[in-house]
Amino acid sequence: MSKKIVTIQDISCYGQCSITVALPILSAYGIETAILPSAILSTHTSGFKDFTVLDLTEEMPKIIQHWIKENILFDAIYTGYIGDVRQFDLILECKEKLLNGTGLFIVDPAMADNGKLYPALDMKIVEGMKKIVSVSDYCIPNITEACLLTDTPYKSNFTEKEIENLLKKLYAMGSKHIILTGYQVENKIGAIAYDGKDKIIVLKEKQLTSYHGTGDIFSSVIVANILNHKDLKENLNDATEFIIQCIKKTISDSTHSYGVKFEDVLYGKK
Ligand code: PXL
Repeated sequence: MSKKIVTIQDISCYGQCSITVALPILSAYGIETAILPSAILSTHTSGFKDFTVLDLTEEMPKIIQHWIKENILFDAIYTGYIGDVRQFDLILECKEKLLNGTGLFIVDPAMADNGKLYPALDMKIVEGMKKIVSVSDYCIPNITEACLLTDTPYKSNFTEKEIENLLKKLYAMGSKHIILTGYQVENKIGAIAYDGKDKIIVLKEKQLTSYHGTGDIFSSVIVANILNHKDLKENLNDATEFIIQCIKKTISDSTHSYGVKFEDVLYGKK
């Protein structure tokens, strides 16, 4: 039987991130995907000025209550960018009431990159993310987010030992599996998975250009593969390779800097 997930994040109407990438990717991997939008924005908030925001905090409880009344249950909840602190308690209510007995609670604490919080967010969001990360089955932070979650000062180059400490601190917060992205060693970049015991590391050639939205694409592939019971090492490999292919597709188009052209990669076109 196919799996059913709900993803809770914003709709950035233009810009290839959050729900506009999670929904097509999860669907293409065969997963029935419901959405609980946290806000509607004209674009994402990095690199566009004067974006519009419609906060949906008032609407979310009505959607949740309707689903509870309809006895709708999910195999997983997958959260991403959250723009309003009031939504963290709603997310915990979803975890309590909308997951089936074996359902997974997966958190991408999408709130920062390159040492900085995203423009529209503040430290209250970090505190809210800590709350949901601490009860997650999987948590998928980049290095900046891992630093914010663990009150570790950010720097661009961490030693292997320091990365290990970061993973241990995240695990000590309560998440059962950490998948840390943006791990760099010399000219390679990739991800590390840690479950309190074992570490799985996947590193690939670092691409020269980075793009917005790749974190959301990476997490969506990881989540899809988790639900499809793919081996974790293969999963990290798949998701990392997926991003490399997306960047390669996008690099020759100088007008396309707001996200990556993931569509051809998703549908296996060369
Ligand atoms: O890609 C993460 C993301 C999601 N949603 C919104 C964003 C960002 C990053 O800036 O602004 C609205």
